[in-house]
Amino acid sequence: VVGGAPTSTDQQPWVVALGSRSRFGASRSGQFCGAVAVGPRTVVTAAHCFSTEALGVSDWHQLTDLRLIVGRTDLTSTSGEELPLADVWVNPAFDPTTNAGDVAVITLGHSLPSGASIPMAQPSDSADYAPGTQAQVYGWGDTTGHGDYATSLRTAPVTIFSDTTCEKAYPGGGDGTYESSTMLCAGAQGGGKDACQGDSGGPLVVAGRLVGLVSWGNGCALADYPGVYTRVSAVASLVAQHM
Ligand code: 4AZ
Repeated sequence: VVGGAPTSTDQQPWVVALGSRSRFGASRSGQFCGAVAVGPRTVVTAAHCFSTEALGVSDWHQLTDLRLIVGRTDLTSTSGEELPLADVWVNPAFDPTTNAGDVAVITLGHSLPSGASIPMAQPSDSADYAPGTQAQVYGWGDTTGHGDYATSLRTAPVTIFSDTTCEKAYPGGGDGTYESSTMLCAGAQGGGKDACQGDSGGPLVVAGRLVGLVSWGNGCALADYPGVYTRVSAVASLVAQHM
């Protein structure tokens, strides 16, 4: 998260880290993506977190040390728990070229503590994610756009932009294509606040509801390039089918 401030998993217990020590090293618990608890045994993240490009292996099953890290604000500490992944469903409709449908559902073998999940926004909650709404993004990702990963959880306020603004930023071609039916975009006027590499799969939250999953964007916190998120209301029923 660029332009953010420290926060903690005590306050936001549904913010979870996805890590692999064998692949990404032990110093930050092997964290490489964010994720969000949406039910006692269900965690959502981005489909692209399980891609060959992200993992460096052709199949996530090769990483038997994949863990969900819950209750660990500071990734260099041993607080909280590291939970194995009982099952992963990667959206088969995810399109790595456009990033449409960037969602995966992780099932845990054991239940998380009660109260550790956040409800997903539904299509009927559209007022919650209307343009101009202030949202919060959370993650342990890059804090500058230059590879300065956070060790401790951070959050930044971002404004949800209109589909017109998002489409103007990403009309298609080199920088990606914004698709209003399955994505939303958010940022700050003039840039400076955004999700960044390593935040992927993590939450964008409005009024106690999960409205977005960090997905893609051109760079980080640039004035003319907002962050793009998977529109949770558009994939909520798909996720529910895999809970
Ligand atoms: C990434 O590479 C990434 N500024 C995530 C979010 C954004 C850009 C890149 C949005 O995972």
